[in-house]
Parts: sequence; structure tokens; C-alpha cells
Amino acid sequence: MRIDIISVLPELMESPFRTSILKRAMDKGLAEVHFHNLRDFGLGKHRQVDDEPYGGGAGMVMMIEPLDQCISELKAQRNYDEVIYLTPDGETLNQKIANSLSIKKNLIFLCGHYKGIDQRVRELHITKEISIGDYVLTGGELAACVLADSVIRLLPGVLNDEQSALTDSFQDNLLSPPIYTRPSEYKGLKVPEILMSGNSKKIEEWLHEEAVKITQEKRPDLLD
Ligand code: 6GU
Repeated sequence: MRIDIISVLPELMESPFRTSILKRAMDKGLAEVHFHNLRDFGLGKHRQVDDEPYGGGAGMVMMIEPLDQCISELKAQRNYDEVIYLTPDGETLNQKIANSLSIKKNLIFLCGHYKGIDQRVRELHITKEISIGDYVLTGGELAACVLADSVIRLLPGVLNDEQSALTDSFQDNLLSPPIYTRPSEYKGLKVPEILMSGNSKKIEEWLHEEAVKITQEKRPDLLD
């Protein structure tokens, strides 16, 4: 998979892809992430990328020319499955969306900034709009990292068996059951007997019951 990320602040996104599991995915060649500084496509000697909104009002708008040039240049090089705009008014990211993107080959992520992008960029290029939740960030960069992480970890070969994505919370619309490791007792707190019984069928059933119970308690909306 290849992800091209367009931003006015690409430096904000460097370390997540240079650390731990995402770094290993890059090193193994399972995912490629390329950053594009929108400023490189800015207009005039000040490399302008934003301007005042028509009709007035507070905040600046990301201009169409730099965005169109940057995206068109990328599109001339390869076919993209989606051009995704990270914006608080997009569809809220969930595991289903991450799963569906994980089977794509080439993706563009556009990080929103200021008040947003000129509407015509949406009409020209954007195929999907994604938010990471109902709160507002200073820009789409951290959201782009969240989205990329959620997708890249699903690529075959990125996680090993112990980290398997198949048993994730949300993968089956259930939260994860409680987990324990040694010691079997600490300050009077005991690990449930069943987990030490060696009866894998019983353990499996117990884990599923606990997952349902926890989901009912914490996120009943997932069971609807
Ligand atoms: Cl994608 N962008 C911004 N600026 N804020 C957000 C968001 C995105 N998702 C949730 N809040």
C-alpha cells in the first residue's frame, strides 16, 4: 500500500511512522508513506496556500490552485483508489472503514487546516471525507496519523500472530474481554480460575461471555 499525505505541516506526522510497528511495516516494504508539503505548491513569492473566505467571516480557506496542482501531479503518476479529506465534518472513522481501506493500493490523505478547503476541491478530487470523532483538532494531521495507523496495522504481515488484528476490539463489534498475566495472585487480587484450567473450549466460551458483558456495560450501542 502507498499513502500520499498532503499537508501544510508534514513535520507533525514524522515520528509515528518512524517508530515501532509502523516503522517495521515501512522497513518491510508493506506500506509506503510519502509526505507532500502544500507550501511547495503555494502561490507567489510568499508561497500562499490560504486566503480569506468569499462572503466574509472568520478564518482562512485553503486555496484551490495549490491543492489542485499537488493532487493532479500525484494523479498523473498513478491511479488512486481514494482521495480522502480529513475533516471534522466527515464520516466518523470506525473499524469497518479501516478494514475497507486496508485492501486498497494507493490512497491520498489531504489534511484540512484553517477553516477548511475551497468547496471546489471537494467537487474536483475528494472521494471520501473522514473525521476521527466529534471534537475539533487544530488540523487534520493527527487524524491522518490515526487513520494511517488503523489501516496499516491491518495489512498482511504487519502484525505477528500475538498481535493479530483478528482478535481486536471492534473487529466483531465486541470490546475485548479482560486479560491477565503473571502473577496469578497480587495483593489478594486473583486471576479467574477458568483461565488457568487448561480447558480451551471453556476458556473460549468464558472470554466471549465476558466480551458481551463488557460491551453491554460500556458500549451498548455496539450491540444494536
Ligand atoms: Cl479529521 N480534523 C480536525 N481538524 N479535527 C478533527 C478531525 C479532523 N476529526 C476529529 N476532529
